Amino acid sequence: MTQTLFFMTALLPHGWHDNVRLTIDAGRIAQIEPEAHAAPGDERHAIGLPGLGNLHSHAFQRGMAGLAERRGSGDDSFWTWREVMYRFLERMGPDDLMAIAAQAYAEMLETGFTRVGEFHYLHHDPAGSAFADPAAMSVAIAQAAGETGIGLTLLPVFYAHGGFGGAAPNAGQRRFVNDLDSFATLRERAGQALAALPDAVLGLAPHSLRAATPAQIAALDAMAGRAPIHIHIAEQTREVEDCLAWSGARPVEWLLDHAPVDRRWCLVHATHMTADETHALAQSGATAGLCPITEANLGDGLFPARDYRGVWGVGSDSNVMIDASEELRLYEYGQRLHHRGRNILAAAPGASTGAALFGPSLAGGARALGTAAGIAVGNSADLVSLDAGHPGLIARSGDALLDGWIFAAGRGAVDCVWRHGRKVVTGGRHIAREAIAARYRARLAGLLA
Ligand code: NGQ
Ligand code: ZN
Repeated sequence: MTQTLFFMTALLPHGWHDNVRLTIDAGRIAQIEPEAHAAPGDERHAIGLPGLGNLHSHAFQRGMAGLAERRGSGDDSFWTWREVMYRFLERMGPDDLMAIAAQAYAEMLETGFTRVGEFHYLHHDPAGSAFADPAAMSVAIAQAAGETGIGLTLLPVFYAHGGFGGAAPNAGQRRFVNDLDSFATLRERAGQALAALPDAVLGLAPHSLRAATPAQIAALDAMAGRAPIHIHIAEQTREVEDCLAWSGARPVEWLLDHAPVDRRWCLVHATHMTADETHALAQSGATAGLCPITEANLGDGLFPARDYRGVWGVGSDSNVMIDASEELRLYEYGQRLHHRGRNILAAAPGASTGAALFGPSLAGGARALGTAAGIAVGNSADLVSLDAGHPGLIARSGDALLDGWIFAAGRGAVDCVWRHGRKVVTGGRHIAREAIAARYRARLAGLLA
C-alpha cells in the first residue's frame, strides 16, 4: 500500500528542505521529493522530523514512576532506590508487564520516540523459576511493541552475579538470573517472538560488570555476532570503587581493555570517566547511552558531554518521565549548570544547539539499536510532525525549529507520529491511548494493592 505525505518543511539527512513530498510503500520510504508540489491525495503536515531511537528502557519501571520520591530512614541513594524497585517487581507477571510496557511505549511514541531498546532482565517467575515458556516476559514485551507499533530492539539481559568477582546474586535478583546455556535458550525463544514484528532487532546485554564475569562477557560477545551489545557501566561512584578494588582498573577502562568494544556496543551511562577513558570510548566507535532524566533522578552524576567526541544517543531508562525532547534538553542543561555557560554543545559559532543535540542522538540511537535512521530512501518510515502553531515554534524555520521544540515547546508540540508507515499518534495522542491506559490502571491497581 502506497501513501504520500507532504511536509511544508522537513529535516532530511543533509538539512532542512521545504515542500517535501514522501512516498511510503510497505512501511518504508520509497521516494523523497524536496521542493515539490503537493498532489491531491497527499496528507499535508507542517514540520517533519525523523523519529528518534530510545536506546535504553526498562519498561516495567514506568509502573513505579514517582513512587520512590519519599525519603527513607537513612540517606537515600541509587542503591536504596534499587531496593524499592526490587520490591515493586516482586509480584509482576507477564500480563502486568505487557500492560505497563504498552503504556510506556505509547507514551514514548507520543513524544517522538519511534523505536525502543528494551534492556530486559525480568525473566523469571516471582520465585525465581523459569516460566513454562522461559521467554514469557520477553513475549510480553514483544506484544506491547506490536500493540503500540513502536519499533523494538530487544536486548535480553544476562545477569548471573550480585557484584564484582562473581559474587552470588541476592534474593531480590533471583528473577533475573541465568547461566549461559539457559540464557541462550531464552534468547532464541525471544527471537522467535520478534518474528511477528516489522523490522525488530535482537541484541543482547550483559547487565553490568557487576552481574557478568569476564569469561561470560567474552561468551556473550561471541553469541551476539553482529547484533547490538549493551551494558550498564560506571553509573555510580561505588561501582567505580568496587571495580578498582576488584581489578585495579576503572569500569570503562577495564571494559575497553578486556572486551572487543566496537560500534556494536552501547555503554549505558558511562558517567564516571577520566579524560583518558572519555577519549578511548570515543575512539572505540561504541555508542555512549545517556539517560539524562533518570541519571538526574537517581543522582548518578554528569556525563562529560562537552569533552566527549564520540557517538551518543539518549534513553528513557527508568521511565520516571517519558519525553524525548526533555532528554535532549537536560543533556545540554546539565552541561550549562556544570560549566556555567550557554550553548555548550553547539558545534560552532552561530550553530544551533538543538541541531547539535538532535542529529547526533538520531545517528547514535540508530547505531545502538541496530537500524538506520533518518528520512532517507529505504529506511523505515518513522516520522514525527510538529504543530507549527505551538507557541514555542511560531515564526521559526530550519534548525530554530529544533531549538524551539527542545528548549521552548517540548512534548506538547508533537502532533503526529508514523511508525513503519503507520500513523500511531494523531493530535499528540496514541491511537489506542484510552484502551492502553484503562488496562494499565487496572493492572497497576492490582500490583500496588
Ligand atoms: C536496572 N537501572 O537494571 O534497572 C538499573 C539498576 C543496577 C539503572 N542503572 C540496577 N538506572 O544497576 O544494579
Ligand atoms: Zn538501565
